[in-house]
Amino acid sequence: MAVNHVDVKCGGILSAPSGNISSPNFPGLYPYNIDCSWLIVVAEGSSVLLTFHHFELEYHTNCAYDYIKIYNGIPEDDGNLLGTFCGDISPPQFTSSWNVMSIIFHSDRHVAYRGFSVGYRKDMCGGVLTGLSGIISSPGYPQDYSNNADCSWAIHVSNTSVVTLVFLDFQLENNEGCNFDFVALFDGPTVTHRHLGKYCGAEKPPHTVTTSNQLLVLFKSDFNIGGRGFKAYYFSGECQQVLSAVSGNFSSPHFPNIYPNNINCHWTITLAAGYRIKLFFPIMDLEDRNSLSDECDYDSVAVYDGDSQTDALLGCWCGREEPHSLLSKGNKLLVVLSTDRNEAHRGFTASYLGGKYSLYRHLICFENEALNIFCHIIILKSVLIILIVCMLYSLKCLKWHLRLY
Ligand SMILES: [Ca+2]
Ligand SMILES: [Ca+2]
Ligand SMILES: [Ca+2]
Repeated sequence: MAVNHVDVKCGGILSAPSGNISSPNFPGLYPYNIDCSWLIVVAEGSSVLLTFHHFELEYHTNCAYDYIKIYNGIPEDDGNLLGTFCGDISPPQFTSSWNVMSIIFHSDRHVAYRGFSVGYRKDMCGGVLTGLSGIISSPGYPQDYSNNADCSWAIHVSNTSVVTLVFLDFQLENNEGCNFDFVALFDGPTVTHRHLGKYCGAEKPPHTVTTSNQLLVLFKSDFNIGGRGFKAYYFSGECQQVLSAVSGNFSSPHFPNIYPNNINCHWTITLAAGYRIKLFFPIMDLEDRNSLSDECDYDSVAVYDGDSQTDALLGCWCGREEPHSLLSKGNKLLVVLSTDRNEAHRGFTASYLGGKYSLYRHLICFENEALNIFCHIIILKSVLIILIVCMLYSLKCLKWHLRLY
């Protein structure tokens, strides 16, 4: 028998550095027909870590009856949604990518269970990261990190993907063996997994790619001598692709559903030397330009004529702008999608074709079969026309000569 309150007070704003949230009436059955919303706001510069202690909701394949939704920010924005959960499988630990996180709880008019209980705490460093991409940095970065720091980040992406970690800045106390201050990487969720590297000093660690869908990053400092620390980007495979086929398609993460907020995704097209790349965007639907600056300040797709963001910018688009097709100067193109903390749209789809200069310098023949056939027909046709004209001309000459005699 479920409790049936008509006016249940639930939800609220929590700003203490740690606390607990549970469904109304927990551990008794939750009421029917309720909607609760909790907003957790901790000190700027830190993040929120959620850990579920109990989870028991009515089950539905799509969680259409009773559910909780967890957001990396405010709940009004679907781009912040980290997940929707129901049934009795507890959500994993989550860390927000900034200092705001929210939980909403909904129950319908039939069937109730005991609900949930979840703890949160403010994290100065470390956490469990599940976004498609994100930034991790030493505590207080770019100011010097504290002594005796002990941070660990568990990065967990979708099952079919891998994690790439790219260091943007790195400066730690240096010593041989890196026993004082160090960053250590593991190919899995714990230190018992394969060791990918241990780094200190001022040299940036190389790009690291896991073999599984999890990466563990540890940062430790000893009792004295610090440094600026480090800043690194991580990407899940859906958000970091290297394309080397002669033609292909790609799209923003989750397309045709809305893309996540707060991501920075890279697609690099690298073809063999001698190729050039033609790129099209059949669909583009991002947040609009900033009406004050008239720039793509919020969400944007940028294309660079090479493999890095220091190469020439071919263009930057947002809203529903339709870029013309683009042609690279060389055999590489980089496409970067950046989104801000709110308002997400469907995203984009892109197609590309690699082409090589043929003997006819003005014609680029593509290795895409249909286009290649078309291309060669044009060449063949022009050769045939020239032959026929020559033949007709020679026949005419021959006739003329015969008439003379
Ligand atoms: Ca229910
Ligand atoms: Ca130290
Ligand atoms: Ca946005």
